[in-house]
Parts: sequence; C-alpha cells; structure tokens
Amino acid sequence: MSSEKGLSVYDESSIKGAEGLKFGIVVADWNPQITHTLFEGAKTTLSRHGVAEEDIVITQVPGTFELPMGAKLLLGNKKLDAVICLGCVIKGDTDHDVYINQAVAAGLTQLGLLSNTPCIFGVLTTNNEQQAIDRAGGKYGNKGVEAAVTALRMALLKKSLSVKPGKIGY
Ligand code: DLZ
Repeated sequence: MSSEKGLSVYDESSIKGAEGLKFGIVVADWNPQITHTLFEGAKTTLSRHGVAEEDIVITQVPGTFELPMGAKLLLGNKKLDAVICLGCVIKGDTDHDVYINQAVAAGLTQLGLLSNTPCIFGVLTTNNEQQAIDRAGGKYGNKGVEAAVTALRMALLKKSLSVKPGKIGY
C-alpha cells in the first residue's frame, strides 16, 4: 500500500459481506467542488462493495458545522448501519476553522456513541485550497473513498458483534 494515498489504496478483498447494509451520506455544500468529489468517491466505493443504490440515503447540509445535525436527522428517519459525513473546512484569516472542526469532531463522536451507529468524520481540515484538492482525487487520493472504507469496516464490525452467541448447555 502506498503511504501517500493512505486508505484510498486498499485491499478490496478485505471487505466482505456489505450487501444489504444501509448507509447514509451527508454532504456539506461549502467548498462544493471538493465535497462533491469526496461524495463521488464515497458512493462509488459503497457500490463497489455491493451496497445497493436504494440502500444509500443522501442528504446535503449548508456547511460542515451542520454535519452532526444532518446525520442525527437522517438517523431519526432511517435505520442505517453507518453514516458518512463529508465536508471541507479551509483555514482563513480567523480561527473559525478550529471552532467548526472541533465542534463537528465532538458532535459526530457523541452522536455515534449515543446512537450506537458509526458516524464517520470525512472532513478535510486544510490550510489552503491546494491541500484540499490533493485529498479530493489528487496526489493523496480521495478521502471520500477512505471515509466509505471506514464506514464499511465499522458497519461490518457492528454486525459481527451484534450476533448473539448460541446458548450452550443449560
Ligand atoms: C462560515 C463558514 C466558513 C467561514 N468557512 C467554512 C468552510 O471552510 N467550510 C465549511 O464547510 N463551512 C464553512 N462555513 C460555514 C459553517 O460550516 C456553517 O454552515 C455556518 O457557520 C452556519 O452554521
């Protein structure tokens, strides 16, 4: 595996049994040229692993800050095995990026633990636009692909641990 491309280059045969699982994808509309590329990578990856089109629920939110609420609304509406949250926060002149990124990371962590459903942090937190381009189909791969791989692995982990072992003996 190339260390530069991270999980964007992975062993596809290591992910088995995703057919029938249901996923949500929440996409932020800020920096749309980036987030929509992350989305394409995530959706294509789910499909490549046998997730049916009708088992992928997609919703858009205004900005990355709205991702936790978008994911919560989706989880309240549909039974999902994981939610992939995609956004791109590019550093500006102020600390807005820090507040957004910390709030979203904490929000998705909390939502995942409370809902018992993996909520994947597919947010680029870059210093400039070029760093974002490099991670949305550029020289460092597509982090949307990586977010989908993480969602698939976590959904499969949850499924495997949800099966109650049969009772042996009395
Ligand atoms: C306000 C804002 C700024 C300045 N920058 C970004 C950004 O780089 N990426 C992003 O996804 N969203 C940004 N936003 C919008 C916030 O995420 C949010 O939508 C607004 O603060 C309203 O809650």
